[in-house]
Amino acid sequence: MNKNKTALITGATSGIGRATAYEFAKQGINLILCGRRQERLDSMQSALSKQTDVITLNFDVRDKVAVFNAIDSLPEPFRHIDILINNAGNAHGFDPIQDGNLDDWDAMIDINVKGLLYVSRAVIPKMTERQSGHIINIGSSAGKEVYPKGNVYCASKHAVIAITDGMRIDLNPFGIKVTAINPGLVETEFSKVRYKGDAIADNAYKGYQALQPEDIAEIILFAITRPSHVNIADLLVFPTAQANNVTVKKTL
Ligand code: NDP
Ligand code: 8X3
Repeated sequence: MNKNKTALITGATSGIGRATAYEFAKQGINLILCGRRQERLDSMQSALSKQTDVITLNFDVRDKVAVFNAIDSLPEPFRHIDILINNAGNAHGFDPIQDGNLDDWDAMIDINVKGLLYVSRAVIPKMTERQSGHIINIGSSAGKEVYPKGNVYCASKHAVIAITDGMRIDLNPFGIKVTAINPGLVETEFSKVRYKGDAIADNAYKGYQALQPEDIAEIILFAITRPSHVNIADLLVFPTAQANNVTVKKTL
């Protein structure tokens, strides 16, 4: 069903994006793996090329020229992108608004919001031309509910959900599916990035069973394998131990 389809995954070098690449490779989906860490892209390419066709693109989603150049540089077999996974993103910092670090704010708005827009703008015209495609934006439970010290990260993910809704409306005439998948706590490098290597990151996933990146990858696969008349518009997924952004039952 998915053989001969091509997916572009941003943030493929780690966590949810990486797990999605492995899941898609099992299905024979051709892969365009994006990220900034070339060594990781190379090692994934050599591992996954045994299962499917893989190409890598190294760019920073904040750099709009680099985004357009990279996507324009794709060779013919990869130019027809069926599935776009807008996943690249992170939280940077965990401060009350009055102490917020301006560089952290820039990073979150530039990567999570503007980067997602640049990549989408580069990919969507070919989807509208063909009147087909599926865009999956990785939002967050932080896009549904603001929590203490979450301020700008939560704002960036609220924006991702608003952009997803806007895409679904504007792309409706073209038959393009648009989906937001909004996870709660997933055990990835996310906390290392957010807390900048601080010891607090080591405890982020302790005392309860957090979601694993593979759990989200399986949900993404489910979303892209629905029949053509079915679109999962917006999905919120927590670990069982988590009830909302501030309620986590720790038992382990
Ligand atoms: P990771 O830190 O494990 O992965 C983040 C990925 O984003 C990396 O592959 C990284 O690649 C890429 N990335 C970051 N900045 C840039 C940039 N400027 N340009 C290009 N790529 C970039 O985190 P997750 O897998 O957890 O995060 C993936 C998505 O899931 C994010 O959008 C995050 O907000 C969201 N999310 C995460 C949750 C969690 O609890 N972990 C929960 C809800 C949502 P590289 O450094 O190689 O460029
Ligand atoms: C990541 C989940 O709770 O750290 O989006 O915001 S949380």
